[in-house]
Amino acid sequence: MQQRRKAATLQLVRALRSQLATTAAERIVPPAAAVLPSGWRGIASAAGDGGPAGDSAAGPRGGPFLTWRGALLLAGGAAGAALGAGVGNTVAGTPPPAPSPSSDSGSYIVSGGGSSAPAVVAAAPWEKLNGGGVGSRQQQQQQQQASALPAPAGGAGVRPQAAAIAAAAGQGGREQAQRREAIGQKERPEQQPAPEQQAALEEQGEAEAGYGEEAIVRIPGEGPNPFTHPDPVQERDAAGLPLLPCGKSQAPAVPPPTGRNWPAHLVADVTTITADLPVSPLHRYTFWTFDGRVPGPLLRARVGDVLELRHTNKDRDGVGHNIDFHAVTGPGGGAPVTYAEEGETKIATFKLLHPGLFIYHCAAAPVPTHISNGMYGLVLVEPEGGLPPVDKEFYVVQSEIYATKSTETKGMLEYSYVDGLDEKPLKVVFNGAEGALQGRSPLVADQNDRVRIYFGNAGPNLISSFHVIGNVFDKVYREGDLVSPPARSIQTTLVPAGGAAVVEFDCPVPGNYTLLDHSIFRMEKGAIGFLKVRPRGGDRRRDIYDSVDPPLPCPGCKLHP
Ligand SMILES: [Cu+2]
Repeated sequence: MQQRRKAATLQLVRALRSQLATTAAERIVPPAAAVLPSGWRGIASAAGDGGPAGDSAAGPRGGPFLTWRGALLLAGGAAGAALGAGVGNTVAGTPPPAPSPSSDSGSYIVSGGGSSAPAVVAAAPWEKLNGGGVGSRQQQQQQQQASALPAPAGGAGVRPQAAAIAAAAGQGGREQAQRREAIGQKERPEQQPAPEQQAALEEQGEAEAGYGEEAIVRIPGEGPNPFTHPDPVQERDAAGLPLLPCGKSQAPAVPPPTGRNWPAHLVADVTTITADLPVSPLHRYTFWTFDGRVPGPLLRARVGDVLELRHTNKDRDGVGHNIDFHAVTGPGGGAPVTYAEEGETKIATFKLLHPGLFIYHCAAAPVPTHISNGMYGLVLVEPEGGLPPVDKEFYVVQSEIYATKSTETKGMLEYSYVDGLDEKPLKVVFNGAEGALQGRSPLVADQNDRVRIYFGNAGPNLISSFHVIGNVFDKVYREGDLVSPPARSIQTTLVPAGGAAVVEFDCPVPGNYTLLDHSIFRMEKGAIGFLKVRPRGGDRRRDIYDSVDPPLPCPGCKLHP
């Protein structure tokens, strides 16, 4: 049924695209992109490849034609407005000039390198692209105006900065798009839709065929594709599902993608144990933990998998614990069937019906105390087809510490139930401690990496306003929703207590970036961490970020060290 719907949609889309291509070809002069400066052609190319975000969802690739989507982007402000460029005469190898006050800001006019006739590349509003038409009286006037303008010769009428931005932004976007496309081509399994099909479906808003079809398969080796064919000699459970260890990691690491499009029976051992751990540079705290760390491990599975949870309680104080998985369908999220007293092991199995990023936490009474003491983590349930490939993935959980200084042991903090009731935390932290993502242990990425953060909020009380200073979330899978199309270009995203979000962004400019809860006083309580983007290739991208004087941190600054 689903296949038939996809096929019908494809047929409709192809017809529409064919019509669009014809219409666009009449209005967009074919060689136009070929005579654009390389940077601008890059923008067009990136747009055809799914936009500057570098989605590998694609339109036509590699051809000399400027796609209508690329044309729109080129003219529609993402390039023009951001780059401070407007209408004018452009020759190959040079960026477009600054806006002409007398001209229509909706069009870019590009003169053919060796041709005397300028070509209208695109008009900003859709109506112009669709109906304004090349050869209209207005555009003929524009062409004449453009022809009359002096050649920009590296800067006549062009702000050098804007010119550099235009060139480099396009090239950078193209490089990233090509890199991701290369990865996608290398790793895309045979049964996945072709890029053209994928693009067509996504353009039609065919959500079910959109996100998730771009599979990640990173399992190397020869023989049958493990993505599509489980090992025939693999040990199986009673239902015939292959038995595999569940992907598991300690923060801020993330397990590798499952690399499967078939369900498996995953086994995860989790041990509850008490541990005295640093909670700030000055204090330690007696945490109740899963596997000895705060947060507990990130478990990675795939929708349709069966998760076999083996919970062993080794709490030295004899406190009973369990696990409530928000990913689990059934009473208590599994808490009643995973409850273990000291020395016990409880085993339960859960079929993961829903993809997404989910919190788990101990739900033994009193629940707020168990969560406050560090008993939480995340489960990532990949959608069918996996997640789009990125360069770096990180695991971060925010939480609050309700505590007072110990009167008995110097340097220790003691839990305060009253402060929890009053919702007055002493600390608000990432990954269990103030400073966990600072000093010698920041998150580390490399220039031009695409970064994905699996961000959870264990609470137990506060809502997080998660933000990264110096970047914009290109994609936000709000509240851990991996089914719906992600939100785009988000500055700050709300993450409720007991919730999660997945954010993605690119890192073209090297330097230090700050993760924080933008309820900004909480930075003084520890809700701050750093992402260090190491330079790569020597280009510091001054076209994007530049200054006359060298950067100086403000005195006492905690945000921009
Ligand atoms: Cu517990």
